[in-house]
Amino acid sequence: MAKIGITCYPTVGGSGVIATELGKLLAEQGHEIHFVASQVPFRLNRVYPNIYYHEVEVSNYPVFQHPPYDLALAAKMAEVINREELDILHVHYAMPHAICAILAKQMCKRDVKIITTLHGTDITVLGIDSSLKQMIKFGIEQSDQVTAVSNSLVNQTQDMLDTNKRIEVIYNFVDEREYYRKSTQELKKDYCIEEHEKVIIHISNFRKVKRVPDVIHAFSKIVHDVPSKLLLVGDGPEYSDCYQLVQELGIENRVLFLGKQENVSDLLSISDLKLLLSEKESFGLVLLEAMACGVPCIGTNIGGIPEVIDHGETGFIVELGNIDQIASFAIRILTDEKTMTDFSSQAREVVKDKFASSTILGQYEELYKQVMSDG
Ligand code: GMT
Repeated sequence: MAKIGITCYPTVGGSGVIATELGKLLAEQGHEIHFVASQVPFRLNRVYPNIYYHEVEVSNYPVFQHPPYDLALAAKMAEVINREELDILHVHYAMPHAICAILAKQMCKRDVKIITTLHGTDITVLGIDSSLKQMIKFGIEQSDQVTAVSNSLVNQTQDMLDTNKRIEVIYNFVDEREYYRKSTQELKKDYCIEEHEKVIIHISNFRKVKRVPDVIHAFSKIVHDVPSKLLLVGDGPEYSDCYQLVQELGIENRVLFLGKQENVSDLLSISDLKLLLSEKESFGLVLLEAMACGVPCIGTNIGGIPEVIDHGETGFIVELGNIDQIASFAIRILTDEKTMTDFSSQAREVVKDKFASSTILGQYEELYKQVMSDG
């Protein structure tokens, strides 16, 4: 059994979820898990034996123009590595977490192994900034092992940073005990959705890259042919523009803005179709959550999305911004009973086969074993 430190952005979507769920599964296997973060990760919502939380306190002394999160994190990591005698520090995001881990290791002079998992945004957004590029490259190359959540992200990282560092693909996963199709038909009534109406869902942090207006435009075509409602779940910078667009298109009585929601699996369980039409997406964890609940998905031919959706099997892959194509595939799924039931059961099968939490957990444990035996 290993003593593993985990650092993630505790409030950031998919990466925070994966880091926390992985920590929980590892703890269930008997590993000792130490979260080092600035807040309790939001999925760590009860007491778990074998899991410890070490808070990074960022002091804001008047001499600092900006509170030094990175240095406070490195100092806390070093303290925890020494005191808890960690074997491994597994950080999510190269920037700044891998850099902090390297600094912490140098400070404490213990041979802790550093594993960095790339989730996308640090490469596809930060990697474009040339002043940060060299630092991200340094963080990746100095890590003992690096993983990424899709083949697409591996290729993009190696190209963008011009590095030959080996990066292993370990896909994301969902906790099958939480994500399965539940009988929540009452919920449909609660939201005043008629029984015969189909439910289309989009979940994101409403950043520009998520292209939520494309979801709304596609829906305004779909609703023309199929009696349906659109659930928009999440919140973020584009939220009010989306609200305005819905008014302009005159579909306000068909779109439900639900904001941030905790029990997303309940909402997925009343949904018939999931749309993720992003222009950047290294994986699309929300797709996997939908598939686990038997919801067919339509996603763009971008990043890791085609590694999650099997075109014509569990949903459809569409070209970015092609509203007509999105609407026509959606109408096919929503109106053809056989396509719907086939895609729904195939989606659940793919989650069990390709993305099973036990398989992914095993891949991380194997990596930990390897890195610890590397001397
Ligand atoms: O998508 C976001 O804006 C959040 C971001 C994150 O850091 O949580 O998501 C990234 O990591 C997720 C977990 O691996 C992936 O499912 C998302 O595709 C990825 N987002 C992007 O690549 C834009």
